[in-house]
Amino acid sequence: MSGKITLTMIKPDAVKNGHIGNILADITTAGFGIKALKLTQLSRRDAELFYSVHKERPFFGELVDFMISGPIVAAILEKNNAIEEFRNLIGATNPQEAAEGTIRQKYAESIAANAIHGSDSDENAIIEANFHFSGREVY
Ligand code: YYY
Ligand code: MG
Repeated sequence: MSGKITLTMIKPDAVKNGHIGNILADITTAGFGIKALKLTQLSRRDAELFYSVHKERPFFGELVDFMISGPIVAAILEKNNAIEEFRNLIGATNPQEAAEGTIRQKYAESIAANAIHGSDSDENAIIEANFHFSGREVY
């Protein structure tokens, strides 16, 4: 059964470029509810832990350096079939391959600085939500 939540991060490039408001507007216009939301900054250890599944990949060092280069906005989002619906809204990992109108197509700079994260499974959405938020931060 498909779950109702996903975890997103508006990444340092999109925060720096002033896109927080437009991206949150796209997310709510697409019918996602916000269950938790904060501006925060990852430590190197946080970023290494969050992306530990990618630790053997050649881009891991660059990914961690980028994710700690400035503040991010983390949020728990709610919608039926949240994982798939949100991946459709953000578009392909490489913004040059992201469909017209997707968040990455509109706001990303490059495959590394690609504006936004979306969980890839129901199981990871819960792990990632617990990574960023404590119980009383979640509505
Ligand atoms: O889930 P998604 O963010 O679309 O892509 P992942 O394959 O999970 O990779 C995580 C993150 O790593 C991606 O958003 C940008 C970065 N990355 C990269 O810099 N270069 C790649 N070739 C692949 C991914
Ligand atoms: Mg991923």
